[in-house]
Amino acid sequence: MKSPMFTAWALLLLSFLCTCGPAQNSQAVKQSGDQMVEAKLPNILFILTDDQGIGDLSLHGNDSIRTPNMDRLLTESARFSRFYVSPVCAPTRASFLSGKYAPRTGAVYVTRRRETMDDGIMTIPEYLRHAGYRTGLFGKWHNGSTSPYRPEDQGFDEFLGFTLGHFNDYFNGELENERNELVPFSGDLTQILTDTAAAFMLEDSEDPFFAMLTYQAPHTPVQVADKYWDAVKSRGLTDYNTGIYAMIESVDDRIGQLLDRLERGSKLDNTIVIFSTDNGPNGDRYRMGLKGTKGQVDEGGVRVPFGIRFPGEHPANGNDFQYPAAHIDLVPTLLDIVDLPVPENLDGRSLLPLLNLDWGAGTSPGDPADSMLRSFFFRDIFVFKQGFHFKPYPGSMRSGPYLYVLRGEEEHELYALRRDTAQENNLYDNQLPRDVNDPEWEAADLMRSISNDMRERYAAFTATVARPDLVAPPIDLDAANGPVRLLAHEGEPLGETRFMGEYGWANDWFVYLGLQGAGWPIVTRKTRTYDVTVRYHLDADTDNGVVFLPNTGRKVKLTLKPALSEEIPVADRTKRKEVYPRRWAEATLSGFEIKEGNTSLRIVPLKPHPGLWIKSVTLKRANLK
Ligand SMILES: [Ca+2]
Repeated sequence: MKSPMFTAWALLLLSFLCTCGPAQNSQAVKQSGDQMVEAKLPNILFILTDDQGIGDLSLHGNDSIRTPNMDRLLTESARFSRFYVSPVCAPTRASFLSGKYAPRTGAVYVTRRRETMDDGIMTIPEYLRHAGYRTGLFGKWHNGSTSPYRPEDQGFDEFLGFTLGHFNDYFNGELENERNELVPFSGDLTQILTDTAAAFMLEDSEDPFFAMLTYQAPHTPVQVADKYWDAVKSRGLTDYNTGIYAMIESVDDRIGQLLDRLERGSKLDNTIVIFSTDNGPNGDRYRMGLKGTKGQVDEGGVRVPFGIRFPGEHPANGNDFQYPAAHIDLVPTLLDIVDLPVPENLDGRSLLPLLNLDWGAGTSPGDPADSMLRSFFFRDIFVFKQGFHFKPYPGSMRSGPYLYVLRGEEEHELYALRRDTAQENNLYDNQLPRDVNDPEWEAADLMRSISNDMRERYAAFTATVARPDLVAPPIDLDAANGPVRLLAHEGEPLGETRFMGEYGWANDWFVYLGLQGAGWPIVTRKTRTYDVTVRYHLDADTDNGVVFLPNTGRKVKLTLKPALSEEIPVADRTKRKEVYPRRWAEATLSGFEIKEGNTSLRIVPLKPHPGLWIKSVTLKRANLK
């Protein structure tokens, strides 16, 4: 039975369908007795945590963590217990935002601009703007740090957060906003993002909102206030796990605060709240027996919590849906909910038919509800793990109760997930009896057939999403609204030049700037002059410098005086893998010309010196204030 409240809500949507037009966000609905009732499209709050695995919830049987607010939110939501994302951050975010598998969006990896999502991709906030929504992103972006790839270029009216793969200090630093300005902050990042999101949502506005609150926690570095650390430290965990759980509990606490504030501000009763995480756990810890962690295509790397809680008495709330679903489904589901057309070129599908089904009525074989359910259960859901260059492996595909894994070029695996959630028994065809007289032959033959089908479907689909020639886009100097920051880790080290950390993760810098120097691919359609600021470190007795090799053919020298950068003290609970934040020396020059073209901005050292490090080169148009 549908509740009266739900019926009214459905009526409103139906009415919207009949009268819809762009930017229309409310409509009068005629009810019995000629009473006109003003009804609004629902607000949408999407909360996404970073590196929180499926086991990092007390709801999921983890006795070492307390997550009452996340548990409650998920329990009250339509939950999908087989919900899949990508193995790492940026591809998952691109899929949540676009409804497409990450390779199609360009956001295939996590650093060196391989996380950049194509600017032509339509995102949830871009779609929702057409229905009159105001849109805000608070926290991590990780789909491009320069225009036209930044949050404000991809549909967000407001933004406070960071565009790189991680922010390297939870308590101090410079956040970015929608004007591409650096905003100094000190305090607790988790609290600041919560407060900023709350202020945005509580604004006195007639327009519905779409707020995306993308916490960095519990991504490393392991930093958390004493209050949360102290609560976890007596549970007998390693320092790392103590810190990770404390960070999750700090988010849990803030989610509780946030929902309370929305309730007090009379916003919650018209707000859809969605909760999920972006990949498996960032460490080997409790994960409901699933195989794999962040970065892996197995269940533990990509199966995450997901819940969507409708306002009021929606019949889907409180149900646990066993049907496989994925990040790619969020866009079509939300478009369906607000009655915007769902584009045909999406990989995801709307979950609304499942959510709106009258489960009490039951289904019979052959009726429309039954075939709908079968189509949801037996759909193929793909997971790709891509590095700098495309390979179809490792990857995996779920279909019905089966999981196919392409581990290596010719390494195939098949698991029956219903009885083997831990992926311990590989059923792929070459593991099975081939003698027709073997009593196991019939079962083996079925597995062989499923193996072959899934292998072929995986290969065929992968060929349609693969972009083997994809390169990170050049940095567009024309699209910038303000200075363009050429960060070391977004450039290319040449020759002997290398990064402080091996891979050039977010926030890294060039050390040992060798003879070949380093370069950034850039594009501009207009010849301009710039003021250039270099952030550097020079541990030497005498002056050195960098020489710019712009496409004008005129070398430009910038003298760098000896100056040591300083490591900024941080409150890490455990030693980090990533680089530590530093305070850098700066040197500037004016009147630096770059001609129009698709080119590279190269810098080389005046004299190669192991003590010369480069953090960034900032280009500011000379005529900009
Ligand atoms: Ca992540």
